Amino acid sequence: MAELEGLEFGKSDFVLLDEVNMEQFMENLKLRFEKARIYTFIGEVVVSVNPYKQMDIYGKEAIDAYRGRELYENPPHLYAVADAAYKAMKRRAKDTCIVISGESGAGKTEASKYIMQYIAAITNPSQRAEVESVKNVLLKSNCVLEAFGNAKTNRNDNSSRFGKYMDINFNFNGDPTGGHINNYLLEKRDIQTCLAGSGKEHVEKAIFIRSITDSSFVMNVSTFPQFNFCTVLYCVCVCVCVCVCVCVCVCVCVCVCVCVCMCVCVCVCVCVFPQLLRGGSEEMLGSLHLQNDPVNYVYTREGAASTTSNNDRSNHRAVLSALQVIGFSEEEIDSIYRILGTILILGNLQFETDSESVQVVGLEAVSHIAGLTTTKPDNVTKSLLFRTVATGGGEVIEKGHTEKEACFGRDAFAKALYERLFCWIVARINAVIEVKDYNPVLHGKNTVIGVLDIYGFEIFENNSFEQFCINYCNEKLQQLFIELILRQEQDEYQREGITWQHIDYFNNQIIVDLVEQPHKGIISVLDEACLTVGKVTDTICLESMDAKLGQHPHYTSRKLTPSDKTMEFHRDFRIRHYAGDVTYSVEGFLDKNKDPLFQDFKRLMYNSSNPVLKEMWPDGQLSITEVTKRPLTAATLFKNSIVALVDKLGCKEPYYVRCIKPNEMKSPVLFDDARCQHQVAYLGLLENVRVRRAGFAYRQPYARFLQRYKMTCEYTWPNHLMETDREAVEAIVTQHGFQDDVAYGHTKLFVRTPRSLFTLEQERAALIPILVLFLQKVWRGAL
Ligand code: AOV
Ligand code: MG
Repeated sequence: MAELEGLEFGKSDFVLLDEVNMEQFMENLKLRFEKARIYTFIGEVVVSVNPYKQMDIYGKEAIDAYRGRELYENPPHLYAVADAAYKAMKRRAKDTCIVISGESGAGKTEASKYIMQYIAAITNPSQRAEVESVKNVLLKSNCVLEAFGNAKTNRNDNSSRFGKYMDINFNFNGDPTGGHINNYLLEKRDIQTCLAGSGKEHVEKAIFIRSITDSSFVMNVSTFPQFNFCTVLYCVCVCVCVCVCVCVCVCVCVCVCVCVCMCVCVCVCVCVFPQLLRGGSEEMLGSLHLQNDPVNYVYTREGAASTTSNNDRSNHRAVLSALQVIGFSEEEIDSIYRILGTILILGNLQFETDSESVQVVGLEAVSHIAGLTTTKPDNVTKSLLFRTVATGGGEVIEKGHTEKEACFGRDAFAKALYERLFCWIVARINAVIEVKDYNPVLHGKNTVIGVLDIYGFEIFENNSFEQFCINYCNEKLQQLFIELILRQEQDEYQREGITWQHIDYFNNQIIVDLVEQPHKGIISVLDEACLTVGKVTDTICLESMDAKLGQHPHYTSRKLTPSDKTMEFHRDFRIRHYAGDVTYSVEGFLDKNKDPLFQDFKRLMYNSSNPVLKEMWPDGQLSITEVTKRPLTAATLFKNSIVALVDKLGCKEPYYVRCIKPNEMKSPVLFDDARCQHQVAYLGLLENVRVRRAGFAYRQPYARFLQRYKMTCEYTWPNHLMETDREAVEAIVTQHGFQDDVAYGHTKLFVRTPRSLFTLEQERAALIPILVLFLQKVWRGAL
């Protein structure tokens, strides 16, 4: 908590504020942002404000300054928290995790990359080749996962459309030995209707792009003007300010340009497609039967308009090289790009109804798809036009699609191809980095640091199933934060008999329950509707939610409060989340929650002669009668994975980075007070400061404290003669003169400021070499 930067930069730890209130908190946060001090502590938590510009604070010098130092010895930084997690893991053999949270575009992914780089830089000082190779793969995996899992959105140019939790394993030396990535990909099941005909086709395809990229806000026609209006207004305001200082005419032009840019950047496309189309060599594109411009493909056309082509070539090369470094074979890399090619060609495929049967328009595309997937063209055509169904009597028949069903099947197939490819890539990276041949007896305890970078809280004009899942995930993480930082802290003081004034905070468990409670929660209602035989529509499902949840204080539906004109009568429901109210359109919820992929496509892929494809589709070997009738729904699968994640995090020692987005304009100079204050409020940062201020930075059971520091006190070294460990600890504390800085619990010593412990650590570190020398002499018989 040292004031290392001078007061002109504000308080480096919010705990040092004169008074803990929102006004002072915001004043300090803003001052530090303006002075390019983007990090501030709350004890061990780092609050980070996205600078939206490159900062010269991550180089080798900074790494050296933070390496092995205590948190409070340096100004606040991600490196300080990374080092604290690393030290706890190394010194105390504790599994730790760093949870990075904040809304979309707040800087979570950038933070996670700096943390990974720091850990890579401070480990393996002896440069052992096998450790270097593990580190290299861990770092390179980022490049690949970003290309396949990130997309440009209107909130973030490089938005993570998947959640990533990476465990890094360490040996007793503290060097990385491997790792494991868990990806939290949303089940993306968007398209149920594909309307033939040019006019509506455009809208449907735009929706599909959003589904394939996991980005749920390609604006549909109805919301577009509203968005434009807000954005234009914002742009105009910013531009007008600039105009005052410079030339009015020039600025009007700039203003118009900015507005135009903002209007088009609502469309999205996952990074790897434009990278391939704009950056792939002619030879590569030729072999994939692709043309070199994203506008040629229905799935990338919308997104292509909003992405620039400057870096596509170099990014494409970087991804290829990363795949090679990680250890993907040439055949595997070839298969990855063949699948991407298949998806793009599938997207352009059209159907027509010829007398009474449906046909594929243009058989060349079918033969390209067959070539790329190493399947037979006839089988591809058949899967696109027919589905196998089991009748009630157990008979298996083939049923021809309508044109609409064929479009639906095609898009569901393309999405599934992409999802499975992504999951396969993650599994393949995991196979490379997983710890092999680890023998705990030989190598000591294998410890772990987990780094979590997941999609942030999202509120768009149009919020759908994806936002519902993302925001539920953020509720769960907030709950973990409350659980660990706020509640457990207070519970422990109470348990240990430490005098303590309770601090109130909003516990969002009530919202978590609203979503996930068995039999009553939203997910349960959704699942029930999905599993009901017969025609259950989104509206019927909404009615059922209204009936079950209408009384819940965090749930509202327009039907229940008809006066609320901001919601649609039949289609919307609203959740009052910890981070704000979000209105969800229930349209498409049921379809997205079910698995819409026909078994015929799975079988087609399983029967491919390409072993990579076959591996991705093991369920293709099931016959239609074996396919389970009641698979887990998307929402339940997602819930299960998030519950498992929270359990995993819960048993590690957590470190937090709380990211704040300073403005919506991606500007390095704009600090939007209202927006920032809103984030500070919902992240519970003020409560965090209060708990921290009133509390104790460190605590340790008496026996452990004694064991570590007994050498620093004449009454306890080598053994104490007191009745209890607690008395011995008191002797150490008194000898070092920080008795006013501690409290004695029933089983633990609580230390208020880290400085006291730091003195002890320093003394211990100075004594160890003397002790070692002494013991060596004893062994040699010199004494
Ligand atoms: P996110 O991970 O929190 O959003 P990112 O980490 O992708 O947000 O950050 C968004 C953008 O902000 C980056 O592309 C950078 O341009 C800029 N940025 C963030 N942190 C820094 C930093 N420390 N230094 C410089 N620029 C930064 V999302 O993935 O959308 O929830 O799903
Ligand atoms: Mg991200």
